[in-house]
Parts: sequence; C-alpha cells; structure tokens
Amino acid sequence: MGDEIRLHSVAGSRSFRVLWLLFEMGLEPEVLTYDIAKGELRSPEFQGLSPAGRVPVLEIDSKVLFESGAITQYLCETRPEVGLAPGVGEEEREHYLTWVHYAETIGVLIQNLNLQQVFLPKPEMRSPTVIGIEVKRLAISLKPLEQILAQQDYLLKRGFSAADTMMGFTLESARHYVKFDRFPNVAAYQARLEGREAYQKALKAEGLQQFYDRDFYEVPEA
Ligand SMILES: N[C@@H](CCC(=O)N[C@@H](CS)C(=O)NCC(=O)O)C(=O)O
Repeated sequence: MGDEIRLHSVAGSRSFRVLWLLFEMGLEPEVLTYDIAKGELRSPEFQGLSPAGRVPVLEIDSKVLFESGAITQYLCETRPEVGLAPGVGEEEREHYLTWVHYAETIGVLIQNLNLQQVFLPKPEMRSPTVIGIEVKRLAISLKPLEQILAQQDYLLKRGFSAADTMMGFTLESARHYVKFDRFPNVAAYQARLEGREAYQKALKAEGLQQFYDRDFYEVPEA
C-alpha cells in the first residue's frame, strides 16, 4: 500500500468529515484546499479525480476515493484496529450504517439552504417557499437525533464512532437555519464533538469556513 495520504478539501465543506476522521485515527494527510468561488473544482485535473467535481476526494493506499460516506466506511474497514466502527456482524452495525448515511439526508438539506440563503447572488433569486419547506424538513430530521441523544452521549451506545464524524460537521451548519434551543441534546452533543482534540486540529488544518456572514438565517418573507 502507498504511504501518502492526500485530502482534496474545501474549508467548511463535507471534506471536514474526512479530515476529522483521519485525525481521530492518528493519520496525517497532506491537505490540498480549493476555492469553489474561483471555479477550482471545475478544472479537468480535479474532475479526473472526482467526476462530479465535488469534495472530498481522498488519495490513500494508492487509490482515489470520493463520497464522504464511502471514504468513512473505507477508512474504518481498512483500519479496524482503530475501533471507530462496528464491523459486519458486530453489535450496533445497523445503527452505525444508518447514521453514517442519515448524515447525508441532513447534508443535502443544508446544501439546499446554503444555496438559497448564502450562494445565490441576488435576493430575488431566492424562494421563501423552498426555504420554508427545507427548514421544516431540517427540523424534522433533527428530531430522531434529539431522541437518541437523550439516552446516550454519541450516536452509538458503545461511544464515539465514525458515525459522529459524519454527523458532527453537518450539525455545525444546521444551527444557522434551525434554532437549537428546541434541540438541547443535539446542542450538547455538538459541543461534546467540538471539544475533541481531533475536531479542533481539523478546524485549524482546513482553515476557517468563510461563507456564513451571520449566526442565524431567518426564513425570508414571501
Ligand atoms: N454526497 C457527497 C456530496 C459532495 C458534495 O456535494 N460536496 C460539496 C461541498 S460540501 C461540493 O464539492 N460542492 C461543489 C459544487 O457543488 O460545485 C459527499 O458526501 O461527499
């Protein structure tokens, strides 16, 4: 297996999930950062690595992987000794898989809200109807997390896992659109995750995410 680990990343994007997991595993990737606004993900070189021009991309073990969930599963399956995911046949495997992929259910809602509230260049391009619907769907999606986190500190009973590195980044964005006072267990969970050394190390390595210009985005008037 090749030794080099290279993460293609955009600060504040889903690549954070992978960077944080790598640090939790004690791995030290080279981090290549891109600027979406400058069209850097559209270069033929980058699209040769990621056909849809998306981050994260991870080069590891002489392979190239994209999709944060697939990368998470790959890392945990090839490095089981780190103990960050239940393997096939182990307890809570089904919950681990569910939460890893559920993080994308939330991730896509966040992506739609980011597009509507942050990236569309003119306010008249936004749809208050779509924003209202997506905010409601996001709040509904947080409810099962609130329930599970009332009973345990992490998504799995056995403790911190790669399901948490998938979910944690997503929650940091969610609080810009849904008030977390309705979700005290989710808020406490997020604080718990942010307190981890590897989370803080990933924040420093990736650089600050730049695009939110306020703490909370209200649904605009229709
Ligand atoms: N399901 C994919 C989504 C990847 C994705 O959409 N990444 C965003 C950043 S969070 C991206 O690269 N966007 C660039 C673009 O839309 O041009 C994953 O989990 O890796």
